[in-house]
Amino acid sequence: MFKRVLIANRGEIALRIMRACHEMDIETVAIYSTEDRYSPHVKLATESICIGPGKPSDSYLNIPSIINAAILTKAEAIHPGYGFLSENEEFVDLVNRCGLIFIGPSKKSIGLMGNKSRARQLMLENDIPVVPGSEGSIEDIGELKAICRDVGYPVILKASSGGGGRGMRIVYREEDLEREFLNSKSESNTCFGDDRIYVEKYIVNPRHIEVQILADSYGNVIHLGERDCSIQRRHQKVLEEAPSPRLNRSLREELGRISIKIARLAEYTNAGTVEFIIDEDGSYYFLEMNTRLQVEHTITEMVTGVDIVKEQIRIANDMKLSYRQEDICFEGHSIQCRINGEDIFNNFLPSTGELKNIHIPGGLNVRFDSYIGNGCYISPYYDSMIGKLIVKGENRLEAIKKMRVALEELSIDGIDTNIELHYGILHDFDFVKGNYSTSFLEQKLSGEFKDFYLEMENHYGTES
Ligand code: MV4
Repeated sequence: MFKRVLIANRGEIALRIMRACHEMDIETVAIYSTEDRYSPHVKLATESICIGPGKPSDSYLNIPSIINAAILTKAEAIHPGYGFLSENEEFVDLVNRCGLIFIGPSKKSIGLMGNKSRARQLMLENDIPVVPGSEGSIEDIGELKAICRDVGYPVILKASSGGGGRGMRIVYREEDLEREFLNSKSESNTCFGDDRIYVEKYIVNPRHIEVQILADSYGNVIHLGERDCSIQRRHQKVLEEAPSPRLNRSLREELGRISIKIARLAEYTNAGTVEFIIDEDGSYYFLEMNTRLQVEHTITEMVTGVDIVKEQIRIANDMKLSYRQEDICFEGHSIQCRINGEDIFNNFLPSTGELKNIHIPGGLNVRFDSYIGNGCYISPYYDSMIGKLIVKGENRLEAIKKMRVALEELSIDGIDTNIELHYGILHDFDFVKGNYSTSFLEQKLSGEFKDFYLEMENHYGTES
C-alpha cells in the first residue's frame, strides 16, 4: 500500500480524502494556495506545501507545481478529488510519466468519456439506449436539419467536449436552428477549444439519475445503486437522494446492469458514475459518464456502507475490490443538502467572508462533510459550496424529517447561505411525494409557486 498520498484539492473533499488515507495508515500531503493558508486541510495533513497564489490557474490547476510538490514530498500517488484536475487527461499522463500513480481512471477512459459524442457513439454501437439524435458530431447545417426533422423538435445541441451545461442550446423551431448551431459552436470553442457539436431530441422534464460504479484492475466491476440528482439549478445540483423514489426494482436492476456493461466497454477502472435521464413514461437513456469521485458520493456510502474513497485507493494500488456485487446490501434512504455561501434572495450571488457562531447538527445518521469552523474565511476565489449535510433514515419519510430537524439546527453566521432554500424544498408537497423533475427548482423559484417562498419566510422571517 502507498505510504504517502498527495491530495490535489482543497475544501471539504480534501478533508474527506485525508480521513480515508489516515484510516488506512497512509500519510498525506496537502497542497494549498496562499488564499487557503489557514484552511483546515493544511493543518490536518501530515505535511503541507504552498503551490501558488489564490487564482486556481496559479495553484490548484498548476500542473508543474503540483507534480513538483509530489516529488519533493516523496508522495507515491495523487488523489485529484473533484473539479480542478480530476478529469484532465494531460495531468494523468504527466503524473504517470513522472513515476507517480493517479488515483482515478486511466488517461484512455477519461479521454473516451470526455468526448461526449464519441461516448454516445460507443453506446449506439453496443445497443445501449441513447436519446435519438446524431451518430457522432455534426458536419454541417444540412445534416443537422435532416436529423432534427427526423427526431422532431424540441432538440438540444450539446458540445462534444462539454459538460456542465456550457455550449448547450435547446431549439424549438427549425428557423432558429442555424443561428443556435453557430452560437453553440462559438461558445463551445471559447469554453473547451473544440467547436464540435452533437444533437439529441430534447426530453422535457426528465429525472436525472446516476449510477455509482467501482471497477478494479482485474476486471471486477460492481455498481452501488443510483442517486436522484434532479433537484438542481443552472446545472448545479442542490439536493441529492438515494435511492431514487422514481425507480422500481426492475428499472433499478436494469440501470445497474447497463452501467456495469458501460464500464466494461470503456475498460474502466476506479470509481465512476454513469448518468441517465428518465422521461415521463419511464424510458431511460444514457447521457454521459463522469470519470471522477463526485460531490454526492456520500449518499451512496450512507445506503451501502462502502467507503468509496478507500476503494479508490485500494484499486489504484492494484488491489481487488473489497466487495462482490452479492455483498452489496442497500439499507435505508439518504439525502444530501449542499450548503452554499450564496444569497438565495438576490439571484444566488456568492457570499463570502468570515464565519462565526457556527452550530453543526449531530445525532444518529447525521453527517456533515465540510471545512468550516468559527473564524474561518470563505474566499471568493473558489466554489460556493462550504459543506454537505447528509442524513440517513430507515425510509424516505424518516430521512426527510431527519433532514428538516438537522437544517433547523444548522446555523452559520457571517455570510448568507442557502439553508432556507433547503428548508423550503424539504417542506414542499411535490418533493415529499417524490413527484419532481429537473425543472422542479426553476418552477418553484419562478414565483409561480408563492407558497414555496412563504414556507421559507414563515419559518425564518425575511430579515437581512
Ligand atoms: C438533456 C436533457 C434533456 N434531453 N439531454 C444537463 C447536463 C448534462 N449532463 C445533460 N443535461 C441534460 N441533457 C436531452 N436529450 C436535459 C438535461 C438537463 C437540463 C437541461 C436544461 C436545463 C436544465 C437541465 C437540468 C438537468 C438536466
